[in-house]
Amino acid sequence: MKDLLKKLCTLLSHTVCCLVLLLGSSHSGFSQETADKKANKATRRLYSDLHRAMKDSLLLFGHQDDLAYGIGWKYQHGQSDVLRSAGAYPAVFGWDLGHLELDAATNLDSVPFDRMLDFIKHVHKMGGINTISWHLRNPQSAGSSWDTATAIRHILPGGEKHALYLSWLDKVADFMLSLKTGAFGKKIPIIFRPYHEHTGSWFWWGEKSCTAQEYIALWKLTVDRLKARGVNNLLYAYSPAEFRSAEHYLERYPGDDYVDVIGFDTYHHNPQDSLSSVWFSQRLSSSLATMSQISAAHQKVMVLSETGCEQIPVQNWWTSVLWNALKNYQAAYVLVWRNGRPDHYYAPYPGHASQEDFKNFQSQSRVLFQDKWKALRKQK
Ligand code: BMA
Repeated sequence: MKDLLKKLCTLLSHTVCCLVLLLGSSHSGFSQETADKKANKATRRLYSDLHRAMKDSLLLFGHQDDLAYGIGWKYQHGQSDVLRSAGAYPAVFGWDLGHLELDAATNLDSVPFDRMLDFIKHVHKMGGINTISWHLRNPQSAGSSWDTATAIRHILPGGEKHALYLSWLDKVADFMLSLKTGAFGKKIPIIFRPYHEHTGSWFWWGEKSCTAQEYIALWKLTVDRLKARGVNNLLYAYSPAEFRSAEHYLERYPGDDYVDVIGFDTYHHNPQDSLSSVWFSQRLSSSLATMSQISAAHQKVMVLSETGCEQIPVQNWWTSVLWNALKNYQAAYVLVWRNGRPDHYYAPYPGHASQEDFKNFQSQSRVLFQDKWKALRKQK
């Protein structure tokens, strides 16, 4: 009897152990709890999709403002330079809320907010992923994001611009809450990426304009306020610019409870210098290697949140520079910046010299544009 009881106890504790393991882990071995414990179902699904992409070594391709404008066109329904040059839409679409805080009708790059809303809904219907950054004005000086005048200490609690900042956050909350879809008005999940490139010194939230404590306090205030306003459709993405080490990367990290996705922004500069391609690809590799360690240690989805080579003058840039580095790592997506002007674009358009190589990149079995991503999600 005693033996039987003992056996039963062992069996029970084993079952409990297995259950705990099953519940606590995912197919990727990562805990998949979102930073917002009240995140809605679609947001939790997006998080698990991103984990899944990472685990399966899939790389989603993304482009900023893809549906809004491109080289030689603006606001033409269904148009996209990525679609025109590769035959498929990106899987990830980036948008920016800069100037929403001013109650402006258009963002800092002239995208009307009402159109942005429609684009975001359209992307969601296509099974794509939306990510939003925010190049907001300097609340202290009223200058642009690039006005590095001290601001953060003035907008934290007790500061003279605290109330103003909260009113700006309320506008962001209203926007996020308005992103609804379907008959039941379910909120569309968004990867929100505020205060990016903070290891640089070009924005007012940059490394030289505030202390680590101030940056972290700003991040927490922002997330807490949005959550308090009932926004439960956001994954939060932390994305510095270049960094020297894991310690540097994590210096202003607000904590695992405040971040879902970790990324970084890095650009290929001076492409006319033939050595720059090798140099950039190597630097990208070494940053991705550090990121992989951080991703494993903090159990966060890792991405290349912004990159590109302006005008892409290197014909085989997509495979020999970008993919050459990314293929060795498990980043869930890479997003290239906007096709803003004939001298400022990061994705090819039809007839561009890098178009063939872009298609080669697209045809890699691990690289997914919207068509393949949608088909894959349907299977699950
Ligand atoms: C920069 C440039 C600017 C733009 C800003 C915010 O990289 O593209 O023209 O205003 O991003 O999107």
